[in-house]
Amino acid sequence: MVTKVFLCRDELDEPTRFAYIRAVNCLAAKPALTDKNLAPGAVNRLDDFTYIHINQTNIIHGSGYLLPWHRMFLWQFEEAMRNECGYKGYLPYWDNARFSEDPLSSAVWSGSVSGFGGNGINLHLEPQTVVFPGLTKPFKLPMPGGTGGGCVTDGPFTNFTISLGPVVKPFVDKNNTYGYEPNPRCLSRNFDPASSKGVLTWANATTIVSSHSIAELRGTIEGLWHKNSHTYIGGEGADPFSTTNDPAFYLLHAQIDRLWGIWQGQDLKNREYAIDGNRTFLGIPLDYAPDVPPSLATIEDAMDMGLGFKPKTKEGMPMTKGGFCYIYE
Ligand SMILES: [Cu+2]
Repeated sequence: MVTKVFLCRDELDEPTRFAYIRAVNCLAAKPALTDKNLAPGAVNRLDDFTYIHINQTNIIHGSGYLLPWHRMFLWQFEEAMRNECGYKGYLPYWDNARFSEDPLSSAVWSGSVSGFGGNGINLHLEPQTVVFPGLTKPFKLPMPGGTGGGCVTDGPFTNFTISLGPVVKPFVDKNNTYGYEPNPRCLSRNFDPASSKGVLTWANATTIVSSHSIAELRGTIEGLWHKNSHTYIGGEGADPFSTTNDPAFYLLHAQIDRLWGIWQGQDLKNREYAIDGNRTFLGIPLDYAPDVPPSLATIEDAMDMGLGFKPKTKEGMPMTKGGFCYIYE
């Protein structure tokens, strides 16, 4: 089997960058496969990914499944790009550490036909606090005011229409709790430099990959990196549920997957299948899935990847077994 090498997005050649964007737009033009009764707002193949991400958010974040679920999810996304849209490359990662002090110097946010476009229009938003639906104990998440908040106005996603979400709001929206209803709107971003500067740095990346245990790694990766890389992008990308509406999501998560991979590779024997964490977000019981006990996750637990695919957690852990065969540059 050929080993795939996942490259840094800023190192891709121009034709590959363009091919990536074209494949994303191709998935956006293909009809959703998700049952309309589950998500009436799911329009296209990208929405299939957003639907299951929303549906699983309270299970796959702040839990033992964070890393394996997202590894499997990235792989499925890459497979869809390659098998359904003729993309020949692999999923690149955004090396945010290289740009922590000046994220806009990364070509990722270029407004050219091969970039992801930049910030949303500045709506001068105030910081706010939003709540997660579905938890039996309220969890409040502060959102910075940011430097944008409105529609992205340059690059290939300028006229991009998203439909599912948003989900987190200052209150639980009883009419559309999980954002499954159709809600066509533009792609918004709200860059928050304070979430990147001095935060998404080499030093913190080094702290993460130097973690001594999976428990420590989970804490550093979530606390130093995962949340802040989402909050940096802001807007749609900062909604923990419908964040996948921003195509940049996949670049951010490939970097998180890479950090995990680097950590695993230092002691594969003990780290490849190491797991830590509960079965729900911070171990809080869910109000809609009493059958998911908020006890400790195991590698034998099934993960719900959507469209009927329910692999065991351990299938999403090695980088070089069971269909996976990749390394990061
Ligand atoms: Cu996620």
